[in-house]
Amino acid sequence: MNTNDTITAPATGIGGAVTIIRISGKEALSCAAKVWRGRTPLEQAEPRKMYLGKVGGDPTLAVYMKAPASYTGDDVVELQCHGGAVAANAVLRALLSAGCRMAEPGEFTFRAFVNGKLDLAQAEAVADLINSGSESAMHLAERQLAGSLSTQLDAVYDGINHLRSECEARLDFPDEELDFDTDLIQQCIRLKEMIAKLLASREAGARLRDGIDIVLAGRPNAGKSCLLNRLAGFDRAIVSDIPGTTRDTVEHECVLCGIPVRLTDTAGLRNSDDPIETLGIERSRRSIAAAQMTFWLLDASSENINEETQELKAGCPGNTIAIWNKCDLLSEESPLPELDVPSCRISALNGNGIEELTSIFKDIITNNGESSIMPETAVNARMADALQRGSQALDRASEKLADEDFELAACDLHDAASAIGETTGKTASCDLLDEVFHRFCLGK
Ligand SMILES: Nc1nc2c(ncn2[C@@H]2O[C@H](COP(=O)(O)OP(=O)(O)OP(=O)(O)O)[C@@H](O)[C@H]2O)c(=O)[nH]1
Ligand SMILES: [Mg+2]
Repeated sequence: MNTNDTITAPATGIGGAVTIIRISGKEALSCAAKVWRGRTPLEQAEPRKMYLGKVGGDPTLAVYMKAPASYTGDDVVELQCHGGAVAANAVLRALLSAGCRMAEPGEFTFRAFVNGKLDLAQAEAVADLINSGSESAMHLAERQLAGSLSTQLDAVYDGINHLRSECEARLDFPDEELDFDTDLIQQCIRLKEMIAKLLASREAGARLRDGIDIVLAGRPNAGKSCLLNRLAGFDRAIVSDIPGTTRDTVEHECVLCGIPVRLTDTAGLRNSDDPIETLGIERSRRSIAAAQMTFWLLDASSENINEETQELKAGCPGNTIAIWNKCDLLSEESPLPELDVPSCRISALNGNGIEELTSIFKDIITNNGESSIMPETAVNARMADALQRGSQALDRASEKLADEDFELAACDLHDAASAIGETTGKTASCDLLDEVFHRFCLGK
């Protein structure tokens, strides 16, 4: 991407009351001045002050952020015009005629990266912040944007480079008595431990960023759709006392214990002669196989409890919670069969027991408290791949160090640093940068 010209794009989505058009580059002020008229000419505008003027005949606010104290690090002007596509397009057309180029998705953040305002891990946090589906995912992105993850990644990168310089010093002054930091292998191990700790945060981060797929399964009439509606907080799916009500899968995204989840309500499992219901049941089985967790509903009021538990006992996927539903129809002490999976008693109808269900859910996904549900920082899949390659190169370096082959060890350490440097963009190739920034939306 060219970083010398002046770019523009709407920074807000369509449909709001106001649209903000962002302009960034050396000519931001002069391009904006060609289209915007106010009592103070824009060239004389004080930075970070709002000026009311017009673009065409329409009232438009203008604010100037002088380089380098702007989001991109370039001169930036933001114009606030009426919401809706018509007003925004008129301003954009005028800016394009005045010499701006339409920005690519992510190009403002790319400029911030090139100008050293953000590293790659922080730039990715900007995208995460926009896409976060829960408050906890948003806080994770905020911490990453503030640089908490970058600090840890940089510590590994710097540590590897320090180790490499120690190896190279041994090559340059082989016969001299230097005050070497002797245990190089030990340093390698420490760096690998730091990488392992970062890699361990990947799963918790993925949970917060991408959410968890939960399928609601069980026999017809167990109350799956009723529970979906209870968790969603509104009538998302049809509930009826006719067994076989749900045919197609019904999905709903919501947040449980601060974690974004995708709930899938399915057709009740039974042998059916109805071809449509049979197709629905096939879909249920596919959803169960694909989900990360199953909420298996059992009708606690059923006359044939054994029939309810048959399928569950025959074998259920990992991470299953057995949910005895309709417990409002039982007396409190009524015994229920023992099951091999965590279970709870609820009433989807009146909401009793839902807290116990969500607390079991929380325990399972945090491996009974072993991993943090709200990690301070967490690497993403791209970073995890680079960290893994870095760790493997450190393994190779350790072997060379054991043989006191400092030249080859330095080569492996160079590879390790280059892999780790990709995480924050210190060593990222153009292709990698393209890939990361194209995931952004227009105007960011
Ligand atoms: N008393 C009581 N009735 C419930 C409860 N949960 C669901 N029901 C009733 O049970 C019937 C079936 O509920 P659904 O949620 O449609 O059951 P389902 O598992 O989705 O059934 P299918 O879609 O046919 O597989 C409805 O009449 C619900 O009102 C509960 O906790 N207590
Ligand atoms: Mg249903």
